[in-house]
Amino acid sequence: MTNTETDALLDQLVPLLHNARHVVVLSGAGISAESGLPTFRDPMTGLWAQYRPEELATPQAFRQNPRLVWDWFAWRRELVQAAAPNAAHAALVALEQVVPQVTIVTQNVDGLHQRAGSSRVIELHGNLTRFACFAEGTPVDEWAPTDERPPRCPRCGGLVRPAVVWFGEQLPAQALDDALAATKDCDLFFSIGTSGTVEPAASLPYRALDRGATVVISNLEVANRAAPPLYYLNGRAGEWLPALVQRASLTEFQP
Ligand code: BV8
Repeated sequence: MTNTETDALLDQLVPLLHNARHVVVLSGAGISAESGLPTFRDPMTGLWAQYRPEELATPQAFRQNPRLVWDWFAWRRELVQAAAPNAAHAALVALEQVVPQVTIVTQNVDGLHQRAGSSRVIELHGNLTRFACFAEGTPVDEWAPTDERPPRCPRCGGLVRPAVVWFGEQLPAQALDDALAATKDCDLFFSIGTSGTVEPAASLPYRALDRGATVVISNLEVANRAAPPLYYLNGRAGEWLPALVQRASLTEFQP
């Protein structure tokens, strides 16, 4: 459970939830860590131990060694398919009963927020269970059975790739527009389970702050601190988030 320091912080956040009209949650790999999915900061294991994600998640890496990148994503896809949403994902679904509008802006490509049942999820970096043609950039839903890795686009014969945004690639314009609009409109913004190292997602909490929202930044690195309108909460999302949403659900709104 959460320690007293975290408890005190949660007590300060409950009324903020009660007063919120629109909550935006920016999530990163940390929110899926308790589903057993490795984060980018975790050292890679096995075959992948010799690589850094930044080296593999690029179009250059795919051009240079398409089979290696394809196999890395196939390994991650298996982990995702074997994983289940955790208590943090479920708490964000329950939050929809406490706050009129909840928008999840996720950097994750695992689809766990959707599987948990969140109503509005914006995938800034795509989804590794979807595919596209590397040559055309268009979606590829199926291809003829083959032992080739990666398979070939049925339309043009180009290489099939995971439909994720690699480093050096533009984010999907609609997703970024929607994320920016939600960030501008929200009155309470949570950044959960992200090291805040990747742009342009990393700037969203500060854009919310600039627009007058209250911002809560939580991961395992920050030190607990309440400096309204900015709060830092150190803790596992699967622990503090259900505790927060439960407190907000059990206590009546105090106008
Ligand atoms: C772009 C999909 C225009 C693929 C990903 C400015 C300066 C320098 C470089 C740039 C810049 N602006 C843009 C760039 C380039 C680059 C970038 O930001 N580079 C970084 C490394 C500096 N950005 C881009 O290329 C973006 N495109 O900007 O287009 C452009 C183009 C070219 C040049 C300039 C501009 C595209 C970025 C998208 C990359 N794709 N994912 C895939 O998944 O393989 S990013 C990928 O890494 C993730 O999606 C995620 O976004 C990021 C990892 O970050 P986190 O999610 O935060 O995960 P991390 O492991 O780092 O941290 C985990 C956190 O969880 C930790 O804090 C930990 O404490 C915490 N945690 C752990 N357990 C728990 C927990 N928290 C709570 N509970 C727990 N249990």
